[in-house]
Amino acid sequence: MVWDKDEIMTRSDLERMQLHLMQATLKRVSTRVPFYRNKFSEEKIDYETITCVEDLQRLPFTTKQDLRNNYPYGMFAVPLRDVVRIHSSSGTTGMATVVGYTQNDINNWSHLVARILTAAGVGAEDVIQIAFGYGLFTGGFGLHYGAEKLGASVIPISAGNTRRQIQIMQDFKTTALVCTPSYALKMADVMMDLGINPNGLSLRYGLFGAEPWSEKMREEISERLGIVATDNYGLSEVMGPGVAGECQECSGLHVNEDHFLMEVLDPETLAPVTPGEIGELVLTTLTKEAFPVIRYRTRDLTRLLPEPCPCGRTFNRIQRIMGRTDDMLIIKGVNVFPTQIEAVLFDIEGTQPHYNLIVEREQNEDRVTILVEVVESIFFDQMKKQRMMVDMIKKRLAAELGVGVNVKLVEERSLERFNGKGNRVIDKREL
Ligand code: DLL
Repeated sequence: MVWDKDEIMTRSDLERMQLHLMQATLKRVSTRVPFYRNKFSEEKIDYETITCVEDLQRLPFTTKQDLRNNYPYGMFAVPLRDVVRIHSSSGTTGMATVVGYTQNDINNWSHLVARILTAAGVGAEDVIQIAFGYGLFTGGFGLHYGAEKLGASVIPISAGNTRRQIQIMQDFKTTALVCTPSYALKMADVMMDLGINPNGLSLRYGLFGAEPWSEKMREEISERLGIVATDNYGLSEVMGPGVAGECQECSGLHVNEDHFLMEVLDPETLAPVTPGEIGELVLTTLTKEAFPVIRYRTRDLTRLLPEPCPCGRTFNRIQRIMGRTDDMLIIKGVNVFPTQIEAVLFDIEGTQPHYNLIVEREQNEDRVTILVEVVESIFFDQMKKQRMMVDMIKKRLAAELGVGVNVKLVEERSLERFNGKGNRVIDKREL
């Protein structure tokens, strides 16, 4: 087992360190970022009176809208001359936000990504193929610098051109693949089309993140590619990849608590949930120089896994992200997450884990239709058998979701595949 020493510090040492770093961050933002200075003065908060980690709860939140209001550089805590890198969020849910890093920030970021790669089993002897987009998205460069820091051999191939990815994987003897889980699945499909047996490759590890995925999808990817598949999480507003990642126990993601303070809060009341209950993850950076954030509302839903991890790391774990509060569909009053649908489809023989979810509103009623890819033998089967399949899927989905949906079978490979983050929901409602 390889840890860095900070990952196994005692909780009391960690809390002491967190308090010290939190106080320094509060001083930094109060003196350097007008947004926080104004907010603290409006709410009559004197950062010097924050004397324990729990006092964090007195501080105001930061939202994506706050970052947008301060576009592009208003939230930076250093002059631009000290910024060595600028990234921007993917902007999938609206206008993009801009984030900056000092050289120290980049060093910490690389360190944390290297830590996550190590926890997932990857080391200096590995050949890591980074199939995340390189560019303003933090995935490519974030993983790249971390993998270099680890001393691994890095193939900066970026996303797309799947046949070439596979060719390189064969020729360069890639041992670890880094991309979104959607893209890993697409690679497995293309390998099958090309008649390539993944067991003949050198691939041993897959590190996947940047989008929600289910346990069933992990099983499918692990089986089809013959790898240990781990989950890693992050977001550009807080740093990028490297905020949290799974160890080889594959049961929850350790949060890098020496750099980030986490809270899990009820998204409605914003009060802490009971440890172990599902809530919104809220993060405060402890070491960021250029772009510190206080109580950033990630909109990601998860729960704290309070039991200690058998791996020995003392950093708390969170369960895989179920989805974002803004991805959550409210259908006939019931909360539905796309990952729930994915998990059901993975379990049904003859369906493919590829689907589209279309939401419409007719006469003030929500109507959901799920387009499900099925294997050729079913798609071209008799009407009667197809109807039975539709009924069965409907029943299984209704049991899982608690609400009825329509199901339509579509031909294999007819729905869009993704090289980066997948988007399977088409919401046609004008709300
Ligand atoms: O996706 C950073 C990243 C890159 C993480 C590569 C891991 C690997 P953004 O583009 O800002 O940054 O998107 C952040 O993606 O708030 C989550 O909703 C979602 N997300 C990221 N990782 C996971 C994950 C990167 N492992 C947003 N599981 C976050 C579920 C994830 N959702």
